[in-house]
Amino acid sequence: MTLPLTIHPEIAEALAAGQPVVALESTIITHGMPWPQNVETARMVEADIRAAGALPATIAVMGGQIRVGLEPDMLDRLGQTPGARKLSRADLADCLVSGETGATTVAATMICAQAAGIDVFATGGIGGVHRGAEQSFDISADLRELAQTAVTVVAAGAKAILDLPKTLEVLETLGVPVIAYGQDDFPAFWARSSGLAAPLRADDAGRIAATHLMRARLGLPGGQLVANPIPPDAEIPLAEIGPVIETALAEAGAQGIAAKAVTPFLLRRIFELTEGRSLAANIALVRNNARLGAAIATRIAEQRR
Ligand code: PSU
Repeated sequence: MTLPLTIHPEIAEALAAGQPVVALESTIITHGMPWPQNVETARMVEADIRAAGALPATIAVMGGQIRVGLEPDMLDRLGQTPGARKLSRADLADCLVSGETGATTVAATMICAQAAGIDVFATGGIGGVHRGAEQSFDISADLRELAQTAVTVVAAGAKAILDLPKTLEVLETLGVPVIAYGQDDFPAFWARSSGLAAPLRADDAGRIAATHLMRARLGLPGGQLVANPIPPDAEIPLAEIGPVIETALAEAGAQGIAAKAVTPFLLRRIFELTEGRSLAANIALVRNNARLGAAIATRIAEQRR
């Protein structure tokens, strides 16, 4: 029985030659952004990684296979498949067996990246501890995945729709290194700072690559979370985005939105309430993370030689 894993030949060749590859997720395409900006962004992010000297590997589940690297027509189709499943660790196998189309979240993308031999993955923001988790117990499976799958994840921190202090606490409990890039504060997705200090800081990609490799030498399971602040010109400060988030959260509560539907609902409402500004910010931060991901993957490849 072999793994149902189809790696694009260009990516397979690069991996075999020890060249840098950056994994990308697909939930951001199907559930995180509206069409057509979702597909346009996915393409720009892939181009950004190529321009930085690495290969992009967008991951999704299609036709009973984990696809690592999508052809342009596959990306198009995925971006227009409203019924695509949102896959995490718990439902990846079920989707592969059913043959349905599934988009991978941070957790599922980490699992697939590791299976393909990819060290670095760039996304927008990880899932975390939802506000009111003391009542709802809603904690994203992304956090546990970071504790057990050895992939370095570049994100703009965690979305400010979450309870960020509790998210940092859980990451600490799980032993996940949280490394702020170029600043002391943990970033809050649309905003450069959450007002909370990150446990670790790195000012260059080489340092992050070195700790990735050192963790492997130590035999530590799990990955690193690199928290890369949104570029200053695209930032929406907390004072501005905060009230919008409160409104969206109140609506989600009133409508009984729960579980997997919460994050997509909030992202869509915040997009509507900011008249698209949150989406422009989201696009800018994902591209910024892709460039840093490419730099880290490049340094890892160099340091392995
Ligand atoms: N980053 C974005 N937009 C997104 C996501 C990340 O810019 O939509 C997705 C990721 O796939 C992440 C998911 O795993 O949001 C978190 O969902 P949840 O809170 O249900 O675990």
